[in-house]
Amino acid sequence: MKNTDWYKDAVIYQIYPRSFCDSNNDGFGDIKGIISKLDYLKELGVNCVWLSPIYDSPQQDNGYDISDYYKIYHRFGTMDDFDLMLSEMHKRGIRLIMDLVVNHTSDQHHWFKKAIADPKSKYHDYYIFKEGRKNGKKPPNNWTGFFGGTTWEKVSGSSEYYLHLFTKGQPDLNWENPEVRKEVKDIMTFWFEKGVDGFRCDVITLISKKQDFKSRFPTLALCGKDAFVNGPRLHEFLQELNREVISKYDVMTVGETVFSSLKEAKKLVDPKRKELTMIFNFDHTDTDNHMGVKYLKKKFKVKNLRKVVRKWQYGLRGCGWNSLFIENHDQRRSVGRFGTNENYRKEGAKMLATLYFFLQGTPFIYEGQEIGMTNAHFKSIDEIMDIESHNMDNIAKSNRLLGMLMKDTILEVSRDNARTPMQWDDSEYAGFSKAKPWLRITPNYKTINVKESLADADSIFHYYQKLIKFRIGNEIIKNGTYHEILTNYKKLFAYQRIYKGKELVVFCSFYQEDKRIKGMKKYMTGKLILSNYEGNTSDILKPYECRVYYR
Ligand code: TEU
Repeated sequence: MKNTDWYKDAVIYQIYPRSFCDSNNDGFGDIKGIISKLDYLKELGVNCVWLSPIYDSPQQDNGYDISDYYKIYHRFGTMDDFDLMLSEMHKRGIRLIMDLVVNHTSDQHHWFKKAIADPKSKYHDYYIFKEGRKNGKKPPNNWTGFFGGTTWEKVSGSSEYYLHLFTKGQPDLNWENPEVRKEVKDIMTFWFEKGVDGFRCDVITLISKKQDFKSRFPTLALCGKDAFVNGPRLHEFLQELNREVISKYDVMTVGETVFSSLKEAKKLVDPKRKELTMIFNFDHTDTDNHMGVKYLKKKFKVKNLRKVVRKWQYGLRGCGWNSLFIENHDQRRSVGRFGTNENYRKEGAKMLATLYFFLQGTPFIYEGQEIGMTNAHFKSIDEIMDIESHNMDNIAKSNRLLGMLMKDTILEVSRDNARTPMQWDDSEYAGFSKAKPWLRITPNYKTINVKESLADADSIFHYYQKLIKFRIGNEIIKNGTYHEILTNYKKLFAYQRIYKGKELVVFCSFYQEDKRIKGMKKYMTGKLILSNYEGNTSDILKPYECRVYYR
């Protein structure tokens, strides 16, 4: 079947399965738990789900380390559970996109085990093995990975090392080998044949590596980046996947593209080039750090957010499609982030939601975002499970300078802030489970939970419900041009979307006090269709107020 552009009207809800809902009370979310909440998602109004990995895995990186692409991890359930979930979703008009993690596998995958057991087996060439320097005493080069430290692990009893850009339990696949690409195409086909509607492609811009494997000029983080990000055969590989598999189904793909420039992104998503449907860029989540390194915090400024939104809204217009998101399982929560303040939780959450929902692209909502879940406020590294945070903590402890730079930051930016169990109600363990969960619940679950949100007509949940309803099928949001207005205000983000003589005008205040906006009145003609403060129709915006006019 030909690809259609259903994705342009999709609102996608990301589920992080181990933290969503636990049906068998072992403290760990599962597929049956997800099935039990599909009516909730239907009520919210989303029409697509992205499911973080549920495949068999030793779970060193919570499933982003896959040991069998054709099997469900036992704590999530069985393939029958999966089939039931998919059909129950489709019954409700909800599509499903899965996570495709094929830059690397787990070191427990049978390919890797065979590669290690017998260097002469064909599986040895499925991965990237290189001779170490100094007779195997030193790694093949000085590259450093995403979770800190060298990207090479020595094979015991050999002078060889293998490449891993993430943890050593995640060896990188050798995409130069056509048999590896064939395996990936088979995996994709298997899931598409089941009826899955697309893939979110994990770190897809890392799959092609420069083949020199030489040391680079030493840098603090990600030394060797030029060799493994946006490598020389990236586009060729993606076109091959598209031509041979993706184009045969009515599906979408969204590539997770760390460090993708606009120029690179245009190549990835230009429909004529037949690669990916859209990508996640991280320019906006990097507005509060230096050089894309979240541990190097920087003061957030609205003008910097405006700048990156402008860049992507104009940049992809007419030649590709944007993805829109403010949270995911790797990012800390947006409440209290991006210039907002936890004391104005509801106002801030609704304002940020409005800001990104009216842009051109496909919006994603991360579980819990729709009820304004907050960061976990960890007190110590012992409360955290994430391997990335622990690796960083070890690095910080071993290096005084880094230790000082990263002081307190690890707890604050840990990915586990987004991974605490979903807060369904105010019962013990927040209705997520009846047993102690794998990661502690955020203490505010007694007041911040789904039950409360459903009962409160003014809740963040009901606000999202309105946004989603308004958005799906709206031609101005889908096709309109983007224009910033009133840019002389430091803490105001205001824009118009215009299509066929009709327009939407969006005001988002980041001021923590009342603020008169001179020049606002002329945009306030027409109908006020949405706001987070009922009854305010003046040109004085209240703290974190947002308003949308249609004219
Ligand atoms: O993330 C890729 C990635 O670049 C992140 O690891 C990012 O550097 C980090 O989260 C910043 O804190 C993807 C997945 O989303 C992530 O969960 C996996 O750990 C990673 O790939 C490896 O598969």
